[in-house]
Amino acid sequence: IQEPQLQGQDTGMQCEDDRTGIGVETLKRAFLDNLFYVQGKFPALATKHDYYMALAYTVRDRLLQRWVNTAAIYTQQGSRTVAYLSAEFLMGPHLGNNLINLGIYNQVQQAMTELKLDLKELLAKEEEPGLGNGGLGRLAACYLDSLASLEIPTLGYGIRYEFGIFDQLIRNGWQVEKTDKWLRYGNPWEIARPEWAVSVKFGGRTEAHKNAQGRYRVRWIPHKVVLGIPYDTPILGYKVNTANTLRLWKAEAPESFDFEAFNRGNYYGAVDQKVTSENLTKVLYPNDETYEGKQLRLEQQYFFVSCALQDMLRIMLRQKLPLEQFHEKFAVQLNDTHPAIAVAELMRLLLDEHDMDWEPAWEITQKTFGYTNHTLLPEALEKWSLKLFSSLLPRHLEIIYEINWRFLEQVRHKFGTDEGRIGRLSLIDENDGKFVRMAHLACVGSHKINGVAALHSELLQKTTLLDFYEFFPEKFTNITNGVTPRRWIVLSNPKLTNLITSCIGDNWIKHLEDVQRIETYAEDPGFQQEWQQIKRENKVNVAEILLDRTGVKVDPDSLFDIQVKRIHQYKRQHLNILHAITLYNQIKQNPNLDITPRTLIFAGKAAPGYYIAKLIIKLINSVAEVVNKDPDIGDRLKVVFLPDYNVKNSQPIYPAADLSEQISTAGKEASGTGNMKFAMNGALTIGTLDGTNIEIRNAVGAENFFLFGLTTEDVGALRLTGYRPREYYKENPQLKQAIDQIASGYFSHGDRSLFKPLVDLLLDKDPFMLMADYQPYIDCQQQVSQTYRDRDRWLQMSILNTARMGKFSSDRAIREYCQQIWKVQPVPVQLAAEKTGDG
Ligand code: HBZ
Repeated sequence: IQEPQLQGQDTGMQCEDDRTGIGVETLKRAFLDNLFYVQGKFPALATKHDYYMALAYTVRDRLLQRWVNTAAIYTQQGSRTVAYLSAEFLMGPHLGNNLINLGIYNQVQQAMTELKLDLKELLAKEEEPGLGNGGLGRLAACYLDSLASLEIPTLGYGIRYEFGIFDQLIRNGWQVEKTDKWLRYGNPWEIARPEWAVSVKFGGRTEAHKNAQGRYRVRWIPHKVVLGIPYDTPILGYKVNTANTLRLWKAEAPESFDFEAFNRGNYYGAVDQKVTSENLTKVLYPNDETYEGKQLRLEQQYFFVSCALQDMLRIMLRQKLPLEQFHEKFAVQLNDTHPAIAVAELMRLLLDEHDMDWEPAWEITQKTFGYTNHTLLPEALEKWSLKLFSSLLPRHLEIIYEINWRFLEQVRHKFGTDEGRIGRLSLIDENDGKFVRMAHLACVGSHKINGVAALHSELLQKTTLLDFYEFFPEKFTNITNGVTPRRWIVLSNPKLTNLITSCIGDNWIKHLEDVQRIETYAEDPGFQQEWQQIKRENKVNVAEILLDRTGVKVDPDSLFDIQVKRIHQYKRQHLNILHAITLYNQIKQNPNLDITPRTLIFAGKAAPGYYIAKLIIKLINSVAEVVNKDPDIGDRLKVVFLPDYNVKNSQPIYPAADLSEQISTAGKEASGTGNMKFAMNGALTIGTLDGTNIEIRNAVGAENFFLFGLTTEDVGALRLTGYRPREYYKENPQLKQAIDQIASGYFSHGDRSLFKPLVDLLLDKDPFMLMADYQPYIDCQQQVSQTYRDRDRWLQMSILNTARMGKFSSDRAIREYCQQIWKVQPVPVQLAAEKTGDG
């Protein structure tokens, strides 16, 4: 261990504090100090993981200074605050992102190099918190980054799942799930705050009583109580001092021992309640876009929502704010319907626990909430059976009945007794059994309802939420999704970042519209050359990863054609694989065919219970096996499935893509956000007119986008006139050959039964219309191959894609939420040192 160096040399200050200084010498000293005093190691005994932890604590110290100051200023000023309620936050690794946002990436890299360590290796040691499934959870993470970067006071509220999204292994081509033990080696980014624990009730019954004024009130006598313990993680903005909080709740038993049971000699019974309470936050449900009516899931939703709202009430009381001002203090956003029970819970807290009357409580509630819808798929809409709901949340059901009764009275008032309409609007679905409709609760209880792309918002108003749109059109709006350029360009693609910054400065990182300024270089040969060189280096990097993880060797000079996202029928990974088979057959039929060499890369998890999605993974791997080892094919076509897609594994992927596959059936993908990450990194998109593809195409120019396929209207019309998928198969020899090969066992060692369910589904029902879109897709891919051969044209298109993606920064999206929905202003944070100038 070196002697502490008292003279800070790097920042010009007299002496840099070991916990806050950012000079290279200070960072080295602080790092070795943390290795010794936090990890209890000296270099000779330290593992890579010890070094990672020491660095994480070094960075955390620098965050804490900003975090504490931010909290102090928010408290002092009683700032209006956004509360983002989400069952998922897919944060990705924290270390790299914090280095970028602190602006100390280069210093830390140098400090590590001087200590003979490789920063990249240490970054790779971080276990990512996989507390989400996909787009929805990752959107929440991008939004927290932008909220902090825009200096908006924010609390993210969610669940601290002990096990996040499963790790995916591929065994014999099949997906195998492995428990994600992300907390195994500790989490240096969180701080537990047991002093702010809250109690959450479940089950039991309600009874009436009179309050001090002799008015009737309701008391809830629960069957069990669970403790919620908050764990806080700082969320630092980019080059600002704002550090907001992500507050995730863990469930614990109120008493770790049931002493009565213990004294009766029932040791196991004594720990039983502890075990069942803690089950609540054990595991993330791994389904995206399908709803499963499981009791534990409803318990999770209610648990974190109740914790969050009680926490907000505690903050109000501490700041001595009257509860009548709840909606002025907090703007609460519901990330889909998973937290929609918040509408009933806030009512319950105000009515039953704070003795408020219905009308003011309801006005506060409606002014508090906004609701973001993320899907039109009917199978994803949450509805809870009355039986389950009433046994778990008896008081909430009473409140929901009352909300519904009053709401339907208003509907009758506006539209008269139109029983059809009333049945469609009711919070209770009585069509086939009785259910509480969570989207309806969210709509009625919110002042704003938004979709996540222009098309999606339009379809919401025309279809899924049409009756609500007719009843309160003023509530509806669109906010097109965005992603953070800090993680998805600066951290993921440092080389491109440097090139852009060397041309136009670094203002674009905070204001992505500025990246437009590289347009002038789109046809500059020198710039194009550098652009191409960077893409190639990024592809070499991914080629190494593929070789390491799958054993497949790919040619970095081939066209990298990439589809990475959850595996879902509507996303149509199987359409992509039909193209792979078609290319394979073309080469086999004409071994000298001069085609543009391609590498098809897939990655993504399937929900463990989604049989067809798992079969699609098996099909991709089966086709890969045949294609990759066929000597006739050589380097002209490779198919690779990269296992265990997550935030960490995805970061090198976007920068290495030539072609981004966004091929969902029109009208099914609410927005998509991977499409944005690819285009920002200079990939061209092949896509349908779905979700944000439409807006990306408008932004980058139709001539810089490969469009194909049915439109939403076409899909609807075709469905109405009677869609016959088998006709396409019969009439198209290439398509027929591909399907027949799958059916005949060509890709499954002669096993004809393996893919039969998939083949039958495509030929008989084809719910996502692959057969209709097949030929247009193949033709469009042919155009892609042609264009790729015109190097200059391709590079120009690639540069223009990056240049014109400014709109898709999550900063723009968050500004729109702030103006249209939350009505909240930035609160800049100054550090004490900056204010006094005395260090
Ligand atoms: O939300 C996705 C949409 O499919 C995608 O189009 C959009 O870009 C993104 C952000 O708005 N939806 C999800 O990711 N949904 C889920 O992950 C999900 C998770 C649990 C559920 C239901 C859906 O119970």
